[in-house]
Amino acid sequence: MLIRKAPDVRSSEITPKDVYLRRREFLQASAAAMVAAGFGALPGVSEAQARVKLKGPIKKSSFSTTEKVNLYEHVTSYNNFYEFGTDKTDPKANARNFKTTPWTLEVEGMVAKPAKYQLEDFIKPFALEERIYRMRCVEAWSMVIPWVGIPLKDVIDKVQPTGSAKFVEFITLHDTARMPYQKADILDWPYVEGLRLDEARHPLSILAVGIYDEVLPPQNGAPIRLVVPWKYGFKGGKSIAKIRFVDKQPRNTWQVMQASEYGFYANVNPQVDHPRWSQARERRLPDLLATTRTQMFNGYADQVASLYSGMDLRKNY
Ligand SMILES: Nc1nc2c(c(=O)[nH]1)N[C@H]1C(S)=C(S)[C@@H](COP(=O)(O)O)O[C@H]1N2
Ligand SMILES: [Mo]
Repeated sequence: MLIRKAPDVRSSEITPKDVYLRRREFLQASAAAMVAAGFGALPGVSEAQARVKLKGPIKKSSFSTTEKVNLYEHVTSYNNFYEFGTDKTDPKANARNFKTTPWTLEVEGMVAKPAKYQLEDFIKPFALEERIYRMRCVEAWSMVIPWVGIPLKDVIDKVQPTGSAKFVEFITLHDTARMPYQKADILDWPYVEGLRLDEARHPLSILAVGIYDEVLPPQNGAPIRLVVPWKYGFKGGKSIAKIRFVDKQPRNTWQVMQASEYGFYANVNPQVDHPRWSQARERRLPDLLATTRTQMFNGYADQVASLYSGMDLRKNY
């Protein structure tokens, strides 16, 4: 049986200390314990992943940036997806056999039409759009990604939240058999993200099902994930199994882990530093240095700043 070697634990300035320590404990587990926990069954990394064209038509969107798009290789080999490991290269290796069909998407909470949808039925009524967005991780790297998805607003209009709904939660699949690192105490599983309802209804917010006109690869959040381009990457919950409408501001996973460093709003803001590093610049992959100046709301200020008028964005980080 192939025993997957624990990745090197690099000392890191960017991982919150408690997460880092727990991750170390986890990685120090013996190889035997890893195999017992099911990690030994992970396949080798060398086999190529199948790439599948999306069934069209895919409409081009006027919301797309004209900046240079990243290579498929960058977008699919350098990921954050802790359900499949904590190093950037882990998700591609560990998620490659992640099964996404059938996939149930549950819509619940304060909504006129709660339902358990099969993903194909859920997606069918909507027109697919290509949205080329700048994406900015809180860890100060960035990419330009050609997403394919559906406007979140159209979904919300279809399921009809009630008048009391003020926020929407996006809840990742919780299945330790399919998401191996959910067996480890790394994050408070399942991963949860949330938006205010008006943010969710903003025309830039989408649910993505593809990249480069192809089916979303597992490491990028297959089969469906949230994309909110004016916010730090952690807002974009992957592999969503539940969408819940609520009246109170949800506690998103990274805020639960380290509230002083990760807020609910997570709007890209070069003027508000992360407690442990500056947010003024970013490293546009594959650059090695952070030479690109980070823009307010990741460059989407003209479209989204009005959502936050009158709010103190230093307090609401
Ligand atoms: N379920 C889940 N969603 C997640 C994460 C995660 O660990 N688990 N990481 C987030 C972070 S920190 C980032 S930067 C983006 C990365 O998305 P990408 O790999 O498609 O670039 O996914 C976000 N969504
Ligand atoms: Mo991130």
